[in-house]
Amino acid sequence: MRLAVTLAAVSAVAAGAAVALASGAQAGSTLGASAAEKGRYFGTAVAAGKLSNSQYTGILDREFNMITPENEMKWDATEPSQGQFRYTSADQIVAHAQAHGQRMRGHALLWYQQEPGWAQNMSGSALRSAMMNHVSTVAGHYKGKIYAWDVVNEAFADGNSGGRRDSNLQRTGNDWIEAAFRAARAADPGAKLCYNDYNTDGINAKSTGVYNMVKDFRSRGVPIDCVGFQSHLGGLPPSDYQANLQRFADLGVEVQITELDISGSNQATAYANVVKACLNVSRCAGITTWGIRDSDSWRTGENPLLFDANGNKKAAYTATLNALNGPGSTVSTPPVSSPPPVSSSPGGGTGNGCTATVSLNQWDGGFVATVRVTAGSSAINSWTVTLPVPSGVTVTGSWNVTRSGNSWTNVSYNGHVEAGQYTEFGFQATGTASGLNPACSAA
Ligand code: G2I
Repeated sequence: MRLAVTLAAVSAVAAGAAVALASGAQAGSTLGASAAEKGRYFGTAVAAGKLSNSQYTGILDREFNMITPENEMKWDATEPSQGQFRYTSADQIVAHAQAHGQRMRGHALLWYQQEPGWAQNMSGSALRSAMMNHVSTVAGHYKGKIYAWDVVNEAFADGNSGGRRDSNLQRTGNDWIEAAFRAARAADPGAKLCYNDYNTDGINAKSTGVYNMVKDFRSRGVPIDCVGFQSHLGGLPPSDYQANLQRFADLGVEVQITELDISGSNQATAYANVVKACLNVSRCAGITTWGIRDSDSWRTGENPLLFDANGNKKAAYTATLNALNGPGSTVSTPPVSSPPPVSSSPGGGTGNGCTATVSLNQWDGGFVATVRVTAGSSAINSWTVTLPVPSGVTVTGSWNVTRSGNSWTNVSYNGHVEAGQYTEFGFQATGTASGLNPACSAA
């Protein structure tokens, strides 16, 4: 019986390979596809005003499968007057991402910079309640559409203190960060919630301050799922870059490289080293560069990105792609164990050449399902998971997959899975998940 299944899978693989070659789909030929093969994403910061530029969107949609709005989700952009919310530019970016199968990182709910003028003039309990209203309203507006939110950005001081940065936000009380995370979780239970900062890329006083906060949050059940390392670098990453990522990962949170750009003559090597460090840390979920072309960078004149001003691939691009295609952990990031409300109810189904299992993050009224597709003893080139949606359940969004009724099929960059390796897709839904029984078939 087992032999028959294996033989059927092998012949199906051969047919699938011919299709892949005929369509010209090349595994590992773009940043996004190569990262996906390692269970990671590769993203970029996007400016809404550039979405009408076809050179810009051409590169964006070819290479990147995660998008962070560079400025459009910041406080000054989304709540220019108190209580009046404006989402036009940010919604444009989200619509672009949804139309092109890209996921979103939200950036940033609370940051001492880019506060609207009205908030800069506030303090104390009035400011605290304005902050929480902002977090709840913006995270609520984007509920179900954000992979991960930078809930709080750059709250720690530079230098050797290891403590918080002074700001009007901080002066509302030291618990403002955990209050923000709790408000964000309540508003969008399906989003991963991150703390994001710079100069935390190696082991130093500032990163240790953040580390101690995350450890404290995890021990007390404050809902934090991920830490963002901006990685605005001026050459090679610090020698303890990977060790720093690993110590955070060991706290049970996902780590993400969130704003990568690198100046200097050893740029290509530096990019490759960052990629290798991420691939060596199984909970490193992905990498985002802070812009596409050098001309898009906030670091004017430093040319710190992967494409030149004409949209050509630089040596740093090739080094990045090669590193993504090189050795490194090929497993997806293990599920992050979050504080409640989280539950997991694995179900599974083995089929022709692959196995599918589901894990759930259920809350009152909705859930996120993560479906893992694991190849059998042969590599597969495409897969379909048959997964009927229970009655009363409405799917509100999905990622890394194309859905047609009960059939969930791979997209271009995640059809190929090596023998014994896996890829994941997911969806968010309203209702209660029960009796989700996936069946997998592959070619
Ligand atoms: O400063 C670099 C990054 C550090 N970490 C947080 C990121 O959010 C930050 O990004 C930069 C953007 O790349 C800039 O584009 O944040 C700056 C401040 O929000 C952004 O600059 C702003 C200018 O200050 C505004 O004057 C301008 O209107 O960009 C705006 C849009 O071009």
